[in-house]
Amino acid sequence: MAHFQDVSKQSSLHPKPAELVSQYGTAGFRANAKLLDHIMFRMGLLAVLRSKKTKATIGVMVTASHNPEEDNGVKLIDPMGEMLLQTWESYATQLANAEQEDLLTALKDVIEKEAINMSQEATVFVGKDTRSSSSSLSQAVLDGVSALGGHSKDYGLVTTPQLHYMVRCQNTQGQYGEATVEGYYRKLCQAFIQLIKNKASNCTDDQKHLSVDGANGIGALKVHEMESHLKKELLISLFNDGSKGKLNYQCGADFVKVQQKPPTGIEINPGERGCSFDGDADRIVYYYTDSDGRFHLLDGDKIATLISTFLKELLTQAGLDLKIAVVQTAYANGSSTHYLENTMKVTVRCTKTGVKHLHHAAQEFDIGVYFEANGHGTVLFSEAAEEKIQQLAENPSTDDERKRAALLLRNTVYVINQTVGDAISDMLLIEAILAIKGMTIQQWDAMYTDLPNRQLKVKVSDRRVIDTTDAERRAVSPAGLQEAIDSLVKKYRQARSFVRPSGTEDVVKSLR
Ligand code: 16G
Ligand code: MG
Repeated sequence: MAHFQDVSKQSSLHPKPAELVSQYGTAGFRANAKLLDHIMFRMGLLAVLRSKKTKATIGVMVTASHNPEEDNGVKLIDPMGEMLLQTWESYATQLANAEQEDLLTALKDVIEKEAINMSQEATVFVGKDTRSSSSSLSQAVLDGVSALGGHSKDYGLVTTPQLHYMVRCQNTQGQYGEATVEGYYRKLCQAFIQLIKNKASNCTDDQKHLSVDGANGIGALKVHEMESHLKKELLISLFNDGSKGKLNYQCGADFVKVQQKPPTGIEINPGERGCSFDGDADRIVYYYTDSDGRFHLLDGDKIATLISTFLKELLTQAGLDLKIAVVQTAYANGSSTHYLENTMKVTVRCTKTGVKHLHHAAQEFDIGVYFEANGHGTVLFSEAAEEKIQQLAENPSTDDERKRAALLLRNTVYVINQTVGDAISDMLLIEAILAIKGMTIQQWDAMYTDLPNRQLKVKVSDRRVIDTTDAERRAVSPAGLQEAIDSLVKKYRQARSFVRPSGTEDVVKSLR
C-alpha cells in the first residue's frame, strides 16, 4: 500500500537511535527531548491506527508535565478524552522500540492483532506545551499522522486537559461543548459566573483575589487568555508567567508539594490564597502563609475533601439519592481518609498511582471525586446522575431550596472538566465553592489537620525488584522489605509507610 511506502520514507527522517529502549509509562513516554523525535513520529502513526480502530478522533499531547525544561514527552488521548486504553500502551512501547528496519513489521503486527480496517478515515488532534523542543516534536507527530494518511488538527499551544476536552467535544458531536479553546473558556467561565451568583453574603470583594503560580508554563498563558471571560468575578495576579523564569524551576505544583514551601517568584501577603499549576496545567495545589510565617499547603486531599463536602451538601438539599465516593492513592494523608469516612460518611477507595487507575475507579459511582495528593484530580458524574440533576433543575414543581441546589449542581457539572484533572477547571470550582460557602482558606484548611509526612526518592539500579500489592501500600518483593518497614512503623502511633517503584523515573519512592 502507498501509505506504507510513505511511512518507510518518512520514518527515515525521524530515525531511532540504535539500541535505545523506551517505555510508555504511567502517563506516556518521558525523556530528554533529544531522544524523542522517532517516538513522536511513531505515536503519530499509532494515533492513526487508534483512530481507525475506534472510528473516532484521537489526541496526542506533547509535554513532559512537571519534568525539567530539557525533557519532553507524549501521551495519547482516547475518544472520550480519557487516557489511552491500557492494552494499547504495549503497542506504543513496541512501536517506539522497533529498530528502523523493523518498523513496518511492528506496525502491521498492530493492524493485524486489532483487525484494523485501513480504509477507515482517521483524525488526530495534536497539542503541545511551551517547552522549546515542543514545536519540532509536535511536527514529528504531525508527520507521522500524515505518513499513514490520517487527517490532523494542530491546536498548537494548549494545556493537556484542554486537548482532552477538545477530543471529547469532537467525539460527542458538540454535546460536551465546542471543540475550540474559546469554547472551553466560554463553557467553564459561564458556569463559574452562574455559581458565583450564589456567593455568601459575608463574601467581600477582597475574597475575589487569587494569586496564581503558572510554573512558567502553558497554564500561565491560558489563564491570561481566559481572564476576560471571568468578568472581574475572579481577580487573578499571575506569577511565573514564563516571561523570565524557567519552566518548573523552583516553582509549580510539584515543587510546592514536594518541598512544602511557596514557589519562588510569587509575592503574596500573609493569610492570602495562592495556588500553583504544574507544567502542563493538569495539577493544582493551594496554600497560604500565616502571620507567624508558617506555610500551609492545601493539596489534592484537601481539595477532594472540599469538593466532596460541597457536593454532598447539595445532594442533601436537592433531595437527590446519588452515591458519592472519593478515590485516593496510597499517598493520601491518613487524616483526610479518616475525615472523609468518619465525619463526612463518604465511601473512600484507594487505587494505584496514576490518573487512569483513579479515573476508572471513580466511574463506578454516581459521582466519583478523584484526587491524587499531588493535586491531579477531577469529578466524574454518571450519565444517570447528570440526567437526574437536569430533570430536577428543569422541573417546574421543584420547590425553591431544591431548585437552588439542583441549579448549583448543574453548573458544577459544567465547570468541571470530566475528561482528566484540570488545574484551570479545578481552580474555578474551588474559588466558586469558597465564595458560596463564604469560607476562607484558613477555614478550609481547618476541616482536618494533616498528619506530618515526608516523601523520599531513592535512586536504585533496578526499581523493578520492588513489587507491590494492596494499591501499592504493601511490598511483596524483595523478601524481607515489608517486614522491615512493619517493624519500624510499629514503634509509632498512627504511623504508616510504604515504598513503591516509580512509574515515571528510575527511582523508588516512599512516604512516611
Ligand atoms: C504521572 C501521573 C500522575 C502520577 C505520577 C506518579 C498521569 C496523567 N500522571 O505524572 O498521576 O502521580 O505519574 O509518578 O497519570 P511516579 O510513578 O514517578 O511517582
Ligand atoms: Mg502534569
